[in-house]
Amino acid sequence: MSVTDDGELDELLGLACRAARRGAELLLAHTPAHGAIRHESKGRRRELVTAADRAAEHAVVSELLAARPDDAVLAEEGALTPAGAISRTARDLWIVDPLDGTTNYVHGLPAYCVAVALYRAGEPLVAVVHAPRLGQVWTAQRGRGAFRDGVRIGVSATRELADALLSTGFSYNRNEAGRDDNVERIRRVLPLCRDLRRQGSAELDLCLVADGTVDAYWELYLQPYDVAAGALIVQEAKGRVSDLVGGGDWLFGGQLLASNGLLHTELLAAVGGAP
Ligand code: LIP
Repeated sequence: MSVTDDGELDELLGLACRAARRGAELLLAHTPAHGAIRHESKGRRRELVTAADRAAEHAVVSELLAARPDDAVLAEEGALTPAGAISRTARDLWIVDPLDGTTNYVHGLPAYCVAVALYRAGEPLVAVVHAPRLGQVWTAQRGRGAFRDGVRIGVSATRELADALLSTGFSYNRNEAGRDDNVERIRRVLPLCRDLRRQGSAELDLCLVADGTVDAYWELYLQPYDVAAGALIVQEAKGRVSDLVGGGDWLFGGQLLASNGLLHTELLAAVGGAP
């Protein structure tokens, strides 16, 4: 992976942070003082989308392409990009979730964020997760560590699953025929761990693993934009990210386990296995 120098990483992260901030400001601006946020279903009843999603995505993608018009963009709501068809191995591919934690956002819960990551020839280079209601920003650059609000972070030192706080989530299509609803995996691990949380935002779940708040997170049927930024933040915080069979197909494969590394093998046995 050809990165010219730290200066390029700083320039790329600065752009990602500016773009994420624009999206975060729009999400806050679209939040009514009282009452629920107007929304519609994307197709599956549970899968919600809001005008804020679309406005935030347009703002983020516009900022990125104004600075780097030849880059490719993969964004949740399908923002138009001059790069046209999304290439999974484009030299520089921006992966954007303009609102991760949509259901939380619609219901007025604070656990939502804007996530922006740059991948170069398939490898993560820079990442930012901006959570405006929480007032927290997680960042990472390949080979230069992970940070929360500018302070270096690291995964937990929890060695025993019985002492571990875990998190997971449930896909919108969990009751469709042939889908794994994650319940059997929860049934297996819940007696073994300290406790389990459901944040409602994969990117925030990953950031909480990276800063040591949560010891591990897993989920099925995720989209690349749900994990692209948080995965680099976990890796740079010295954590481990894999798919649910311990391999590397976590970005486009849909299944992911992120941990402090110490618990990974035991968790692959407890919650792993392809759906
Ligand atoms: C969400 C994920 C979350 C998952 C939800 C949903 P969205 O993404 O971040 O982990 O459990 O079902 O997919 O839809 O809020 O961008």
